[in-house]
Amino acid sequence: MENNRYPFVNTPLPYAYDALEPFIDEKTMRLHHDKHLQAYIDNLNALLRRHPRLQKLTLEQLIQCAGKLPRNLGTYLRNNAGGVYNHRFFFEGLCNPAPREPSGPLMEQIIRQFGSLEKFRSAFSAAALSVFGSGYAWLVWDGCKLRILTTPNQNSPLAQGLCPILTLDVWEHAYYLKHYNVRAGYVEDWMQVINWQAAGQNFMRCQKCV
Ligand code: MN3
Repeated sequence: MENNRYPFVNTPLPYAYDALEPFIDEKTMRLHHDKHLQAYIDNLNALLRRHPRLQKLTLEQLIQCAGKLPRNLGTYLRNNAGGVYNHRFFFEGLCNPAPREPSGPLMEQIIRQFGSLEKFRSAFSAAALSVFGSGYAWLVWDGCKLRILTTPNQNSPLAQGLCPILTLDVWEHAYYLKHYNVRAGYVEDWMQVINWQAAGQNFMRCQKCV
């Protein structure tokens, strides 16, 4: 991830705002990147400006150390460093046209653990629909196996020592303009624009670093 230290800047999306149409609409992408992610970046920079000792840490390290800080500071750091990391990771995990399915070692591991890609999709979708309120669904590597899990708010699996492979932002701002309250329709659309190549690269990286 580029620009992973203070001062953080809102790096452009790796594709045009309308690139994910008709699955994810341009207006949602503009607001999501330019307003929502920008706010997390601004908040994180403002926090780090007041805490120079944290400025040398990477985004990942900030998330990992949030739990060790005094409660209010830790929560604010978790929310805003998580908001930057999770959004960047989510956006980088999308493309259009997308490969229809994963390939190589990630596909093999999915088949080994879930039985089929269809069963994986069902399990991931169920997890995404199970998030009460705002949060994310994730596919992570725990050092031994793949796991599907959810996190509330802007919490990140990095804080649990897990290695993210794929994520889906299920905050309402991610889909409300197109799908209103129907999260299932958004999850279906998202399945069409998963950057499986990026997920496969994340999987390989996770195998090395966990
Ligand atoms: Mn979001």
